[in-house]
Amino acid sequence: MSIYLSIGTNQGDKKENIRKALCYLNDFCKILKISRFYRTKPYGYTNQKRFINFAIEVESNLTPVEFLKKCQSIEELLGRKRLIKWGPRTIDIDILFWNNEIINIKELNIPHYDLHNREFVLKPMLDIAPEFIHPIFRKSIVEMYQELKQK
Ligand code: PH2
Ligand code: MG
Ligand code: MG
Repeated sequence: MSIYLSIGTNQGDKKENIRKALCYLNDFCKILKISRFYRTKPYGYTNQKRFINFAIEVESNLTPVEFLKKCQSIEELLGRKRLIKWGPRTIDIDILFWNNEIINIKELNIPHYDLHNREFVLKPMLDIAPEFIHPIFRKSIVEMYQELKQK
């Protein structure tokens, strides 16, 4: 399977947030790969602390929407408050890819709509899935990363 998630944290005890998030994820999916951890500058809303970002590959029998709900419940358990768009968060778990599926419904857009513009997403993905092809752009992670760096 190739389900990829991007995870970020910039509030509270970041290492502890990551440890707990992985622990909760492990309850309902199998974690196959974990990228290195990256300290990243805030993107979008820049007046906030640096993030730790990483990516994982998981296996799951849930549907994408069921999976999303579980991820949202982890975000809530870790005390995430949605106050500012792109603002500080204890944990953010985003579904980047769900195999080669293209899903556009109210609750969920897969592939993630902005992943190709985010170094903090592509760099960790280079560690675990450099050759994975974006099902809409038909470009690999390596290609998208190189294009972003050229901008
Ligand atoms: N997440 C955002 C907005 N900006 N910046 C970094 N460095 N890392 C993130 O995870 C991040 C961000 C919205 O989800
Ligand atoms: Mg996000
Ligand atoms: Mg999110």
